[in-house]
Amino acid sequence: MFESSLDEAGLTAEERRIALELHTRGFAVIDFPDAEIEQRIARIKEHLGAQFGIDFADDSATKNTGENQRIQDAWLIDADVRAIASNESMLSLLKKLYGRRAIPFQTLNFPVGTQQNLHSDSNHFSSLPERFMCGVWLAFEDVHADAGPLTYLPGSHKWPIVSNIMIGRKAHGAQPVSAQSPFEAAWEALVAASNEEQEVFLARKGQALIWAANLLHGGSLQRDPTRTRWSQVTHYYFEDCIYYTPAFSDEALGRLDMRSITNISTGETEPNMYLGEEISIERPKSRPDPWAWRTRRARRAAIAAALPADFDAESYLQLNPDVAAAGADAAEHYADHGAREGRRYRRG
Ligand SMILES: O=C(O)CCC(=O)C(=O)O
Ligand SMILES: [Fe+2]
Repeated sequence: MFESSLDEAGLTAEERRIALELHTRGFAVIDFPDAEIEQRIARIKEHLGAQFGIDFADDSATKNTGENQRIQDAWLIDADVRAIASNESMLSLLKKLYGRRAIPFQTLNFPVGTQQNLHSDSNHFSSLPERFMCGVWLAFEDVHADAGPLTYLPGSHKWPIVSNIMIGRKAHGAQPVSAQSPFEAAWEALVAASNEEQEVFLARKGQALIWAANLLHGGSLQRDPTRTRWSQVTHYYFEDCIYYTPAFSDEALGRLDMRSITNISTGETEPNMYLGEEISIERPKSRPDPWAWRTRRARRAAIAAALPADFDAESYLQLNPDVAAAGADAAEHYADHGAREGRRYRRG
């Protein structure tokens, strides 16, 4: 029914191209629609760059230190990351493509290639109904072939979404491992059986790639460790769905590991919805939120990124007695409010 609904969707020629490519190949490349993108990229590199312990100034220094080379949800502390994730033109394009309001709910910022194994985001971020999810990957620089470009398998978005029941694994009672690794063997087998050729995205700075929920993608090998590959990924869901993580779910038993998502563009929680009805998250006490540690880690990293190198917590509380009186944590308060409000954090 795609062809007939395409004609009814009232798309411009460019939107039609994007819809067709997403439908047939599982991804579409666009110029990111933001007149200020150059300045935003420069500011984000400056702001987040300090966090990675990488010598960006030295061309011969290794940029791949192997650890902590991503910041999840930097939108919490960086207005430009948030602006990219909330870009109105993107939101309206996605709404046209999916027929539902788009909800940006997670950002990832990378200074280098991820070298992440091929995977489907449907296994990290599933929805009911399925496939109401997409990723938008934005290049912060021209990507060199040796920098570990984004890679993907065209057409794989049409494959079945690999679930626990398909691979003979029960979520309950299983070790809460990564959301991805239980499914990797099945994806490898599907790739081996398919005729599709893996492609890499040699992006120009400011280009973005939209991928459909189930498109297999990952980071290719970084052959040159001295190269950066700055990028931002924003993950989107769409309204009126249940949002859950398949690796920790047994769908057949109605046991869904539901997610509580925050809409980056509004700051509001978006409820899990079943056909217009709000569904509350019920988690067995025996198994608390398996992602809690990740949320905490991301929050710590986000706060660290927001702090100037010479931040001094004690001075901050002395210079801002209202913060001290409220019993707030100095670093958290500065990251969330103080920086924006131009509060002083150092004497002299
Ligand atoms: O940038 C990459 O290498 C892949 C990132 C990715 O898979 C994701 O954010 O979903
Ligand atoms: Fe992904």
